Formats: sequence, structure tokens, C-alpha cells
Amino acid sequence: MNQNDTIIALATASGAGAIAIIRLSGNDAISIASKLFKSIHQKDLTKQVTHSIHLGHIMDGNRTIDEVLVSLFKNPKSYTGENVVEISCHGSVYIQQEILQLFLRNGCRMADAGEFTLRAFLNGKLDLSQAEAVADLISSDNEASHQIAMQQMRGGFSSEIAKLREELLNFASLIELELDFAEEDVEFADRTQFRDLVERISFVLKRLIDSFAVGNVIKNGIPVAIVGEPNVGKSTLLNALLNEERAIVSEIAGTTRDTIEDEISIGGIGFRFIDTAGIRDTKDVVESIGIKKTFEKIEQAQVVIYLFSSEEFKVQSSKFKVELEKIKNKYPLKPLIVIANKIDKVDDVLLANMQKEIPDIHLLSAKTGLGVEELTNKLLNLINTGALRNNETIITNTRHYDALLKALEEIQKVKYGLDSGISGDLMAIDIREALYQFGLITGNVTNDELLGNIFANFCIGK
Ligand SMILES: Nc1nc2c(ncn2[C@@H]2O[C@H](COP(=O)(O)OP(=O)(O)OP(=O)(O)O)[C@@H](O)[C@H]2O)c(=O)[nH]1
Ligand SMILES: [Mg+2]
Repeated sequence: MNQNDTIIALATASGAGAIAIIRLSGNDAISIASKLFKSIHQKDLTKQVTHSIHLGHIMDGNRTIDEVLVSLFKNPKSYTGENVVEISCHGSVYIQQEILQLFLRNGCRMADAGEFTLRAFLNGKLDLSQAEAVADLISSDNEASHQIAMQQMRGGFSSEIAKLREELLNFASLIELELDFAEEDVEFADRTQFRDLVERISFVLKRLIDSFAVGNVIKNGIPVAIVGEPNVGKSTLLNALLNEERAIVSEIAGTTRDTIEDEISIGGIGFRFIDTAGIRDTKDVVESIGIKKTFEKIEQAQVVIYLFSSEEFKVQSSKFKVELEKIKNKYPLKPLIVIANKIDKVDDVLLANMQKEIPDIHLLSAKTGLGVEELTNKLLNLINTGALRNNETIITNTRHYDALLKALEEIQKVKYGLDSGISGDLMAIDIREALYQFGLITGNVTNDELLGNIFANFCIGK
């Protein structure tokens, strides 16, 4: 990748639209644009101030391609830190392509995926974790993932890491200085203060590492498995939650044989509901595979909804209670919501009975929608969104998670070294290793492979 090229790409979504934006970045962006743009006021683009907008035409020789608005952002006051030109043209695919081709013939090159943001990073406009947040922001599709990406992009997370890194760096230098005076047996680094810092860093690292559990499910949707015996209304409930006829519903027991999943945002948080094959003893091979999968889905789920039919409860209440106990014993730590479905089919006496026999039972009719909203509220309350509400830093990126784990490991070694009084040179090595892991997150330490991996996941034009 040559950083001196002037790159170009469509910044808006591909396809026809009212307006499309084509973006150029690089040393020659403004001079190339000035050759191909004819201002209606005969302005020379190269002589215009930064952050100005100009009306005119993109010309291929004498041929007018489109009437456009051109925005100028001059180095260093731009997204990439280079000269940037944005051309707002009419959104026909033909016009977009004509303009792109024209600029490619006149000294621009197509941008690679994420290359604008890569340049922003290389020019110090963003640190690495902020650059990664840009991709998260573009892919965020609910309030929670949007909020986390915004916070990371503003630098909340990396500034926390950068601060700790700086303090640690200070101590590393002091301890390394001691090594130069090894014969004199001096201590420049106050061990008590150092121990405090190490404790503080461990604490922050642990908190960030823990937040990944929440962050990851928020980013990917919180998996909720809907389980129960055949025919109790699991698929009907899935459809009610999604507000769409997603799964086949029928009065035949064993209708759903494979798991069916879909996502929906509730209260700003993405939930992934998983409808499963009803659990029962069966000789049917396909159904058995489905039931085995049901248990796998329970393992993976963050929340389990156990459903039974009120109608059947009347005749065989003990059976459901035994089933329920089985699930509770098998997955003691999983949040479980127990639902009596089909309440539209039974009388109030039975409802009262069920509530007495199974406390915490949630009454619902998947068919009429009664109790569905209360269920979604319950789900929201179950998810620990405290950290989210308090605007705490939440980690969603696996790369950061790995680096934080490794940093914590190194910090633990430093702590152990302090406790056991190991020599300064060995401690210095552990501190350097921890510093390296911090640096990987913010991008103080990088290599081409790391950058390649990160930016390859971006879209072209960002
Ligand atoms: N009256 C009433 N009928 C319901 C309700 N929920 C589901 N049903 C009916 O119960 C039958 C079974 O519903 P499904 O949603 O297919 O049940 P399931 O648990 O997915 O069944 P399997 O996929 O076979 O395990 C269908 O005829 C539904 O219309 C309800 O709340 N009230
Ligand atoms: Mg079903």
C-alpha cells in the first residue's frame, strides 16, 4: 500500500440514490479535482480555503458529466489528516462510475477497504481502538451497540489504557535506571507506590475483561432459547416476539425439528430468539437430532424460556414440574423464565392454582399476545445493563480482550515479582511485556499484519 497515492472511493452505499458522495484523499486530491471540476464562478479549487463548498460541473474534456458540489478539507484538518475532497453528485450508478473512472484516469487510485481510516490512524487522527470503533459504529444496528461504539470512538477506552500505560512506563524507566546503578544498591522506584499502581492496573484490567461478557452479547445479540415439550406454543411465541410469521406453527406435536433463530431489538438491546425442537422421548431420528440441538442451544443461551401449556397443566401438572426441575438442575446458573402459555384456554381458578404451585410463573397467551410485553420487560431486567446505563467502558472487541488478558497475566507476574523480591532486571522484562500488550490496543505498537487484519474488515470508502 503506497501512502503517497491519492485514493478515491464511493463513500455512500452502492446503488442508485438521491445523492452519492465520492471521496478523494491524498496530497494531490485538490489539484486533481481542480483539473476536472469547473466552478460556475470560475474559481480555482487550489486557491480556496479549507472547509469550503463549491458549485460547478465535473468535466471530461468538453463533456459535462454532472453538476456537483465539491467540499474541500485541507491537510491536516480532515478525516484522514490529508487533503480531502468530497464530491456530492447525483446518485445514479452511471454518474458515480463515470466520475470514478475519470478520476482514476487522472492520477487517483481506488482505495482499499478501510484505507481512509487507516490513513487517519497513521496520521495520528485516531488511535487504533478508535479506528476499530468506526467499523463497529457502521455495523451497529441497535441503541446499545451504537452507544458502545460511540464511546470507544470518542476514546473513552483507549484514554483509560493510555493513562495506565504512561504510569507504568514511568516506573519501567525508574527500574531500568536502577539497573544502571546496580553496584550502588539504590531504589529510584518507590516500591509502595509501585505496588499501588500494579493493584490499580489489575483492578482496571479485570473490570474491562469482565465487561467483555456483556459487551460481546450486546454486540452479537443476547441469545434467548425457547424450550419446552412439543406443541406447547414455542414457535407461536417466537412469532409473537418477532412480530412476524417466522416459524411454522401447527397442532402437530414435533413441528419444529431444527432450531430457528432471529434477532430483534427490544429497548435498544439486540435479542436473538431461538425456537427449538420440543423435548420428548422419541424414536424419530431427525427429531432426536433436533432435541440434541435444543440442549446445545440451552448451553449457549444467556437466558432460557421454559414454556408449558396451561391446558395440559390441568391434567398433568406434576409432569411439567419434574421437567422444570430437570432443567434447573442441569443449568443451575442460567436465568430461567417459566411460562404458562395458552392462558386464553383455561379459567381463572386454574390460573390461580398454577401461580400457587409455581411461584414466579409468567402467564401468557402467545396466540392472543397477552403477556408478551410483560415478558420483554422481564428480559430487559434480566440483562445486566447496569454498566451500559452508567456509561462504563465496555469491551466488545476480541482483539482487545486478548490483549487485556495477556496484559493482566504480565501484571500478575510483576506483582508476584514485587512480593517475592525478584531482581530488577527480571521485573523490567515483565513490565515491558505488559506495556507491549497495552500498546497493541492503542496502536503504540503495530505491525503490518495487525493493521492488515483490522482494516481488511472495513468497507471500501471508509
Ligand atoms: N389457544 C392457544 N393456542 C395456542 C397458543 N400458543 C400456541 N397455540 C397453538 O398450539 C399449537 C402448537 O403451537 P406451536 O407454536 O407449533 O408449538 P411448538 O411448541 O412450537 O411445537 P413443536 O414445534 O411441535 O415442538 C398450534 O396449533 C398453535 O396455534 C395460545 O397461546 N393459545
Ligand atoms: Mg415449534
